[in-house]
Amino acid sequence: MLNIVIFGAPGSGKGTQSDKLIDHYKLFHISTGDVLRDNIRRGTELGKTAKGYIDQGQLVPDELIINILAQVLDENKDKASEGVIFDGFPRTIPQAEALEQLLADRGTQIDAVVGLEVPEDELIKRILLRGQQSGRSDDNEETARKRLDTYHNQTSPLKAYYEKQGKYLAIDGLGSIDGIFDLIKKALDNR
Ligand code: B4P
Repeated sequence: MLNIVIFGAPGSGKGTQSDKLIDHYKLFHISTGDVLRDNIRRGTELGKTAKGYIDQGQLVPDELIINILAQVLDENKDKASEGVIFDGFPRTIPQAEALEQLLADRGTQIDAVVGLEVPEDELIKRILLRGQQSGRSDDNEETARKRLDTYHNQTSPLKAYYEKQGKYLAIDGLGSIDGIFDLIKKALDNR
């Protein structure tokens, strides 16, 4: 069993590399961003609440997102037997602590944290490019800059949190998608 967190700023390639990782290691993919966007599309109460935060470049409150994560984990026990890739979660220290507890309660733990490290100007470029293609309401320059501020203030401290646990694998996230995937595989296989 292999449980991985894929970590990085908005636009660092978490979703892109997750798609390759789930194929290669047969993992179950949980993207909190995808879960929220699906709720927005379906017009659920959760979706209505989440949209307000997402469009402002803010994080959805911890309590809400932790409950969603626990629910997704429990609903997909069978599919997650080889392990899980957590994409976009945790994004705060309380979320990381909750994840540890949720996994401990289920007799497992996080094995590695893949940190995609990408310079800020490249992040903005990628987000704006995706905005032109996907029409995601948070992929405009103003919201992207707010998302980066949110990342620096609330999410980036998790790097030190996982370094202290000896689980953080720093990956250069600049380059071709396949080249970055090779770096990730090497880091995971040689740990
Ligand atoms: P997410 O969906 O997680 O959005 P994101 O951080 O922008 O990451 P994403 O996975 O989409 O981007 P990626 O780096 O793959 O979250 C959206 C919002 O939901 C958050 O802002 C927040 O409000 C809320 N939310 C989600 N989780 C939450 C939580 N745990 N707690 C609270 N709130 C939460 O995309 C990179 C782009 O670059 C893609 O277009 C890709 O094509 C491109 N790309 C990838 N690799 C590349 C490469 N090597 N070279 C060039 N381009 C590349």
